[in-house]
Amino acid sequence: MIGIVGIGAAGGNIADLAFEYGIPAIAMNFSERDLESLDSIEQRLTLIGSEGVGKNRDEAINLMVDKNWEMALKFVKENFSSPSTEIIMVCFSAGGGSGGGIGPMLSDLLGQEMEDKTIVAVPILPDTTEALVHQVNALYVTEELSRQDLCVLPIDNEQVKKRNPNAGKAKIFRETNETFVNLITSLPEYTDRHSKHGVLDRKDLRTIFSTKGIASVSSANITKLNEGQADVSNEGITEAIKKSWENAIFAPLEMQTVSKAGIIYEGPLDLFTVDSAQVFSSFKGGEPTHLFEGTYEGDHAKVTTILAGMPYYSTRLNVIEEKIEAQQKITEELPALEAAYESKLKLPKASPKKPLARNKKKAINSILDKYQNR
Ligand SMILES: Nc1nc2c(ncn2[C@@H]2O[C@H](COP(=O)(O)OP(=O)(O)OP(=O)(O)O)[C@@H](O)[C@H]2O)c(=O)[nH]1
Ligand SMILES: [Mg+2]
Repeated sequence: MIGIVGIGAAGGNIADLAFEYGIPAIAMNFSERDLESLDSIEQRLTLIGSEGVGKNRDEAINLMVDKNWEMALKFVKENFSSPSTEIIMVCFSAGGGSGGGIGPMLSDLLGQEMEDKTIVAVPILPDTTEALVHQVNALYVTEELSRQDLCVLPIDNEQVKKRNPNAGKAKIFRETNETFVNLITSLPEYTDRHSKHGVLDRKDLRTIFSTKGIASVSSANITKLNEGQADVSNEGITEAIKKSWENAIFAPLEMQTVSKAGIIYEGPLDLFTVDSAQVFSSFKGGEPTHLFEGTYEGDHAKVTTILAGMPYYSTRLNVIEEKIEAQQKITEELPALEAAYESKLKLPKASPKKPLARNKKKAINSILDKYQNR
């Protein structure tokens, strides 16, 4: 039901893991070497024009517009046109050149060209210690995504990092990627399961993920039941759900409004109920206008929540902006860096960019123009 398109190194890693877990997944990258390093994924597309764009988003965008967009679209259509794929998640690092350059544009093109699918963009935000170039790219990516009529599920590397401040990148990536893929695997499993007590079906899941704005998914294990320690009062369950939001791998929530949500309860029946008014009381706008609920019998009590239609992660972006501003200030105060070099020789000017070959579809042209003529 869900198909994953991975772009660049980070997107490719997630797609590769998803494929291992049995989710249909494909990967594309300028770097053939990165594609070769993936373990299991079968469908890999090498984009042409460069062996990697070294975090340079503009280069990725230009190469995509000039040489690759048609091939990339065809690749996705060939793999995901069948009706069994209903939701396409486009995963890419917001900080990378390839992922950050192509991700927003490809999501836009897919929304235009595969109207019968629900497109979800999954950008991966850099943790706050990463280099400035990643942070700047992430701001541009967020701007481009926010202008689209698109559901965005932003993974945030800072979330796992802040709980493991001394952990290396490999551990942070592994934990983040595994948590994401586990969640994405579990959702369609629920939609395919029967329950006498109400299910969250495929249509519900699609409706949630078709909502413009920010989305988040998280699971709360109501553990230690055998030890009699679980607090299954309404307050206890509400707390557990709110904790799962805070500890999610996705960008911190703004707690303003949430327009659509799903709550999936799995566990022994009649153990507790989820009081949705209480759960959503920490949002300024209160409960979502659309709430989809599923209840499934199982041994271990677990509540999974899917939230959608929330505002962009501006508190998180402020941290990035502050970091960039601080760096800009340092740069301004360094006089040596201001001295530009200009040759006394009359050097030949760079040749002007030739106009794009026109495509017959007007809508596609306008999307391509939008990214190239920013
Ligand atoms: N969660 C997660 N983040 C990753 C992973 N690999 C890289 N990143 C993050 O992605 C960013 C780097 O982007 P990459 O995906 O390596 O870049 P790219 O899209 O291949 O683009 P270029 O290499 O610049 O052409 C950094 O912010 C990393 O923290 C991964 O497997 N998982
Ligand atoms: Mg790369």
